[in-house]
Amino acid sequence: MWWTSRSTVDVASTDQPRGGNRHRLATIAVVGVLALAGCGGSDDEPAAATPDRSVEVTATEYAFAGDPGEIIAGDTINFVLVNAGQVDHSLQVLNADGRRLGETSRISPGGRADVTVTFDDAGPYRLICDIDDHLSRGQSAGLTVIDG
Ligand SMILES: [Cu+2]
Repeated sequence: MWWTSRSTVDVASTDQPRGGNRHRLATIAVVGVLALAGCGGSDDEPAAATPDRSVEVTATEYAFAGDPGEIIAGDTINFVLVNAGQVDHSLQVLNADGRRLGETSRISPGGRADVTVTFDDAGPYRLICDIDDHLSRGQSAGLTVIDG
């Protein structure tokens, strides 16, 4: 087995004065830890949890369509935005206070993008597109998160 023979080599190298292999392995381990920490993102946007499920949302001019099903407080949803329109669209998820919980990138017609959001609290939420005047043209949809 590959891992077994590899670790055998490591053990052998600890008995040698050079120890070059050992040092390099330690460096790789540190880099690996940093890469994992980097997944946490910035302080103001908490790390996206593993989604409980996906919800496909279709964007057109100027509306969202889709069936979010029953979302319970604590659920983590991966919204997959499909642009079925003729112009660029995006998807933002806002809470009742208008705070943005997540957003997709701006996508071209025919494209798709996703965003993962955890709904900590029950209550009303909104999906909006904030490109140009799309929101004022009515591109928003309500979402109600229920108590678990
Ligand atoms: Cu739009």
